[in-house]
Amino acid sequence: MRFHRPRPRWAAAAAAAVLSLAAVLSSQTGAAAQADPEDGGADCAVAPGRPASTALLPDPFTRLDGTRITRTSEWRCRRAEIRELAETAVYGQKPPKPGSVTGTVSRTGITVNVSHQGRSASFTASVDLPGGTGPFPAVVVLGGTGADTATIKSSGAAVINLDPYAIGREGTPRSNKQGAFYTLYGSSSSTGLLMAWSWGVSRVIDVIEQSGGGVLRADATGVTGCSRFGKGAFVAGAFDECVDLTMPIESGTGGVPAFRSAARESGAQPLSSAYSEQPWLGDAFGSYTGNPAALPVDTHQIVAMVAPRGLFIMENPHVDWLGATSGSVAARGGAEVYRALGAGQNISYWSDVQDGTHCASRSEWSGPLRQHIQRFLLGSGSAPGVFRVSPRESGDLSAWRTWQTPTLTDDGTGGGDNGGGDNGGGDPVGA
Ligand code: MCU
Repeated sequence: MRFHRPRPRWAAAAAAAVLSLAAVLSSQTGAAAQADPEDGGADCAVAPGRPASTALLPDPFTRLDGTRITRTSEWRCRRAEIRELAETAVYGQKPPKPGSVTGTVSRTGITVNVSHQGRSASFTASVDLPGGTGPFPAVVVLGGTGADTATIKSSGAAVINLDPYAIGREGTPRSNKQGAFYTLYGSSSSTGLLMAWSWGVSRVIDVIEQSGGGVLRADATGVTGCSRFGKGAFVAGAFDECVDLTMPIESGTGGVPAFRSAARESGAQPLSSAYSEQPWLGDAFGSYTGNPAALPVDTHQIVAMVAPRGLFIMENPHVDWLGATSGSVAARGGAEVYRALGAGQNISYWSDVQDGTHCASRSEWSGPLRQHIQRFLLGSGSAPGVFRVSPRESGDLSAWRTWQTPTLTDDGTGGGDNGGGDNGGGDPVGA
């Protein structure tokens, strides 16, 4: 079970909490409780109900029952509420690991075979190893374009090239979705492509784990992608806690940018366009495109779902359509949760780039990319925690919130250890 594999140091405390919870549950029921490595809050009872409509970003720290969390350990079940609302209103449900996942990992490729309730599908990914002897950490690159694979490899990580369209195709009507995910869960599934791709990334990690770790390490995985695949990388990292490093690039509306802000950002892709261009978002999102205030969550909370794991958000402020200002609003809002958990150094944002070409290869990002891979996948160096915001942007979190960030009592399960010592005091937003 992936749960038992070695985890980075900052995850150990959270894992211990799940373990002790599992022990309590099994002592109560007499059965071995199943911890879900993808979702440490899977056992949390999520109260029914929805937060009140708000034109500003919802408070990530206030539970559905109206109370605020006060301890780092309470983030786990608050996160479960956010996950539930995000699945219901934005992306569609991510089913748990299907009944059977098998496959192979070689030095050149990965095969994934999935079956569930009598339906089966397969997909493959190519593997490109760095120099040296393995086993290697790996970064799943969705869709191929825009990711700096040379720097990923020279930093010591393998590149797994995964074609998202094998898992969820574009160009289909919502009523007839296609690809491995929809073969298993039905072509009329209301789950959108981004979540289908995210599920595919999780199944690749399953196969790496089952392979025994001879070529690739299952305990050190990242995910990246640019543009529509940046949207996918963001969702993949948010909804699988086994992903140690999430790196969305120029993701645009449906990705990192806050929906409420993107809806008002001049030139940014409108919500209705992101909903209808492809079935990226879940079918339920259709009722919010004209009324984002009614959304029960916004993307700063999806950013927060990644906490305290490594997150490096890259934006391009030269193309209005990409909504970089709304990207920084979401990043700054989500960074408040990182900071409250004592993990402020684990989130970085960088939009100060020269070349305006969408998904260009950018020298500005190669240094921080290397540092993120070294810290979060190889366990060396320190977490960058850098917010390098382009002067072309005007993102201002204070215009988007009335809530304040609480000082949470650290009861040892916030997962804030970034391995670099002091990580709680700094304000990453101002860096
Ligand atoms: C930023 O991602 C998308 C964008 O949402 C679309 O409107 C546009 O057509 O394509 C972008 C993309 O994926 O470019 C490769």
